[in-house]
Amino acid sequence: MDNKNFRFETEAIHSGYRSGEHQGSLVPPLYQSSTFTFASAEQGERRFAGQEEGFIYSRLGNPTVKILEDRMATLEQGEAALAFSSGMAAVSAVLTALTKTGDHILCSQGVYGCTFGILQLLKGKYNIEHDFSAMTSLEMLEKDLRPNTTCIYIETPINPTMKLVDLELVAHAAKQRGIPVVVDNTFCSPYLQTPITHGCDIVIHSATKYICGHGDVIAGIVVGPSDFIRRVSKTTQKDIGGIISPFDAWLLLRGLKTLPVRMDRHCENANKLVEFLRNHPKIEILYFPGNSDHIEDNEIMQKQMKKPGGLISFSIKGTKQTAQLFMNHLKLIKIAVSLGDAETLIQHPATMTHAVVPEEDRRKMGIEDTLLRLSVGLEAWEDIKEDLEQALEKI
Ligand code: LCS
Repeated sequence: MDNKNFRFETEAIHSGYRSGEHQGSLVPPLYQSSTFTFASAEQGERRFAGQEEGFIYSRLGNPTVKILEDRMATLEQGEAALAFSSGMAAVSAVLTALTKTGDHILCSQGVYGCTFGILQLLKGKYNIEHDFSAMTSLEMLEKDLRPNTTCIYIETPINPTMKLVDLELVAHAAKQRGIPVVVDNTFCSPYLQTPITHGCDIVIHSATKYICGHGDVIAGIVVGPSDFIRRVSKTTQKDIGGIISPFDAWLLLRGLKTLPVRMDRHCENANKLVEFLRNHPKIEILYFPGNSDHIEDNEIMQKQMKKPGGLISFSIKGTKQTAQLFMNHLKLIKIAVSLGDAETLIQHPATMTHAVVPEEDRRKMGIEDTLLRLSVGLEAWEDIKEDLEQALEKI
């Protein structure tokens, strides 16, 4: 059974875990231990020297965390994975591993606000530069890549504008120059998109979102080639120290079991709500990968995503105040950042997730003051629709 590759739904429940190695426990045990005892001083020496496999100290590895890492590597179809204390710990560990002073990072046309923050920090403190690119053609990529570019960093769909980046196109341009492509796959989860199968190298998740699915953990994941993962584990993870707690890893293993079922429902609800929102007279523009108004994105979606996902962004006709008024009238839908939870959440990117991005940069990314982002939950879609409907009537 161990060597057979099962389908995604099965791997999400079983991969990385063998109950026979854990007293037959059906559910992976929680190794809530900071350190591991050695049978002898010599064994401790061998483990530190890397001459013997085994756990040492939970910042360097933990059995519960390892099950999560192995499962995520399988689901993303990568060689190996590492779990972190947050999505941002994962992002910063990867970016600092791939760059040094004088290097350049080429980014998708938008990134999550705090990712923008770490890019600014790297630039100000270490002279690691970055640019944003629409990455819509090989010619554009050729023009925007520099001789000192050591990393391409993509979100697709982009938070919160939902624009898509063609992964195969970017991977093709990067391969010619040997530049690693990093994809933040938070908005899709591996159920909807596996960037490594499209030629990209490294995948990042804010596991806080769909991977967890229950709004009770902050965590991050990195998946990539074994040699890269080993390097990060021995440097920017071990020494900076943003590791996940065993309990949070245990909760993520529980959440992963239902990932396919949850994603199907998120997507089904979102599709129905898009139909309602698309023609609403108080909505200016709707941003959703399956929205046929965006023909190019639609093609990319068909190529690399199983379904359009559970996030919808839209701008309200009027001003920032109109958008805020609309939010305040919602009753079932909660005003909160984060996404991928059972509860439907709405947030105002310009003043919340992307408030740290200066106004000019925000506009370049396409984040207007009237833009709202809806993370469609698992409730009955009719109840979500009725809540949106009554709040739209009031503005
Ligand atoms: N990458 C993406 C695409 C994100 O959306 C987030 C957080 C992160 C990385 C960072 O992950 P964290 O450290 O929070 O686990 N995005 C959030 C959002 O859109 N609303 O609240 C947080």
